[in-house]
Amino acid sequence: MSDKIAYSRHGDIAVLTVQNPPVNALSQAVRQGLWDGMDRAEADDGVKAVLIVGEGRAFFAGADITEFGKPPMEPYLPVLINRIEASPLLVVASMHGVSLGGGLEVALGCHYRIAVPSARVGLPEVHLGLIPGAGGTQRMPRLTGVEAALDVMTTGRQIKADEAAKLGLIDEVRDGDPKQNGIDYTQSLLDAGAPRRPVSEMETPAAIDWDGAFETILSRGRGQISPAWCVRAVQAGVEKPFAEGLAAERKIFMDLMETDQRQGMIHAFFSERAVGNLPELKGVEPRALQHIGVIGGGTMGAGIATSALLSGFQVTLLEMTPEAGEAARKRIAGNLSGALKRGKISQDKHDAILNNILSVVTNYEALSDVDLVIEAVFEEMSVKKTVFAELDRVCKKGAILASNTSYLDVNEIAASTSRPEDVIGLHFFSPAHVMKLLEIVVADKTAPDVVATGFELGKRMSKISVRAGVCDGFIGNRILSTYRTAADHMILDGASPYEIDKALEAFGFAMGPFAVADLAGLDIGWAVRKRKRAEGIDPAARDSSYADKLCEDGHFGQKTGKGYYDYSAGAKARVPNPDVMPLIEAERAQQGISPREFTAEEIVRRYMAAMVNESAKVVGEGIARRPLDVDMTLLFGYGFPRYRGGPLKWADIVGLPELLADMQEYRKEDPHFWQIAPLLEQLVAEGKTFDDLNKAAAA
Ligand code: 3H9
Repeated sequence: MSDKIAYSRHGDIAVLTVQNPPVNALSQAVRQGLWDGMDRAEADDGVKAVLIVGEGRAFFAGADITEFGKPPMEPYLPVLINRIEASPLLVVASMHGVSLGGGLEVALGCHYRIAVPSARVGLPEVHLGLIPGAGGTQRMPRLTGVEAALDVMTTGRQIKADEAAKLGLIDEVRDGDPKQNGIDYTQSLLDAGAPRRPVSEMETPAAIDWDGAFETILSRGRGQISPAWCVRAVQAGVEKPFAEGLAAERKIFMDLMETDQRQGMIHAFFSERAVGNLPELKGVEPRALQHIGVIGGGTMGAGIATSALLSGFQVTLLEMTPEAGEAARKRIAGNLSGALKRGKISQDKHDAILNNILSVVTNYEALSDVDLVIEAVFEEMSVKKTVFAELDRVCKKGAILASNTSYLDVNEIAASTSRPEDVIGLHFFSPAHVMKLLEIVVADKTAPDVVATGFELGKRMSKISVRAGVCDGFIGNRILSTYRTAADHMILDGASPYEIDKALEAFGFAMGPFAVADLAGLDIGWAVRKRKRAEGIDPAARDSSYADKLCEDGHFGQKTGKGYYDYSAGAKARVPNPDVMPLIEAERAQQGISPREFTAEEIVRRYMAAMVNESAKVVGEGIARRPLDVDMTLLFGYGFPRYRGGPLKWADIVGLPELLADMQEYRKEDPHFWQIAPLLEQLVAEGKTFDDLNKAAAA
């Protein structure tokens, strides 16, 4: 028998204990072990029941995702689950930790289910671009009804044991050791003469409006298809005999397995975990981290302070004046009351944070004891240097001095202190207590344990931390600036901001670039343009000033009620601002451009080509260590659709030779902008993909 399943006897009960750390994924060896375990129990004299229980952190985290995309190996999970369910013995699942996807499906194939109160169950396959493929879409609705089952599987959410019991998924919730609980419960079932109770033999639930549900869920998915396909699988289960419903589920599952969306989402799953796992940090101990200083209590500083407070850190926030300090405290209190309302913290914790754990101060000396300090002051080098000089003066030896700058040179900031090895960039995204991305900007002299501490901070704040090198805009804003420029060029050549936003939202972005600009504030881009013009723009670069005119008229986007769009009827009811197209048309006329039509497909192609090209430069120059670092930056900070995996995964799927050919075409019109990344040319020449680089980095 496989060493993944331990077999033991407890009176009349055979116990199959799963031992596949870290999370008991249902790998081939586990499936074989369960199969053999069932065979052995059925042949074992006197055994009347089988208990399946997991060892370690989980019952089962689901199918082994590393096997996806490879030829399936027997025994297949749906067949194994049918075999478990069909056993003449009474079969019981005892759940703890998580029972997800195939893990919950195994439990649903058992005749009874018990769980500890902390157990969580769910069918998260949609997050991998799939549907439950081992009977989940067939068995769950028989226990919960169609609507509850569709809610669980189309959202992929994890449900706590008590809710699962209410839904009918769990028969008993009991505190204690999962194995002993399971044995006691199974014994009580045997003592009571409880019958076998295969879910597949239960009555089918009532039908719903299948087409309506399919369409609603499809439109909610913003281009992602798998949630809607759950509806069709459940429909088959309601309309057909069990075996046929199961076959329909399997076919949809296998079809989805072949999709780009499945590839994109599984890339996202593993990259999300790999991104904070840097080979260079293996064995490097982070510095102690308990007390954090924040300089500046504007939206960004208050968001960073909130995030730190919610993650259990003591926070001292410095503002220039008592009035500004009070305003900062109010902002933080507002953020915390949001967390309280959403049930993220208790009233006691909320009060303790505000009354005891947060201090707002106005003198630098109060920062003498902090382990790490993050400045979030005005984006101006001279201002930053003044702040860092003060920090250098007051902070204890070994304290980490971090800047939240979004584009300034962290090397220059570091060099202005007497301790450049302690200086790092920690670039949060606004609102910092909500957005998941954290760019950890490593300057030339930053010490490895300072980098490790940055990642530790990110982990404790539940951020997705990405290592970035120093350059203008680091990873994310540098790439953003290039694809935004591509969009601006398309506007000069004939596309409207509204066509561009529409095309990119249809591609799957949460918002198009012009809607994003309105949200962020058009004054930000205006300030960047002014800075760049002051630094001197290359005469070969195309430039435009129509957006400046909007700003000069006081239109900064959502915050002033008008930008590219008019928000008089609310942020969601945006309509094009009628002042914008005349400004664009005037600019085109002035530059002597005859506008042409752009299809949605061409808009996406050019925009994405610009994004991929800059991303390849960022990787080629070592600003991002791996392509997956770029993918996670765009996914978690820039609204890139998760089901496409990230720009470089998307590029691999579309094909690098095709993308290169597009860029070579575009280069003929504008050789200055379309300077092709050497890394992209190299990969195409070698017949490789970006993912090959990810794999090489992991090896
Ligand atoms: C499915 O079941 C399909 C079926 O319906 C039909 C089949 C026919 N496989 O996240 P963590 C690894 S689809 C392989 O850091 P946590 C993970 O990569 C599946 N590996 O810990 C990591 O590895 P490393 C449906 C897996 O405590 C390590 O375990 N199930 C799997 O924050 C620790 O993970 C899901 O979608 C897996 N299934 O969270 C569940 N799961 O250490 C996906 C984890 O090398 N998993 N690993 O980086 C999760 O949601 C979380 O991992 C979990 C633990 C909540 C379990």
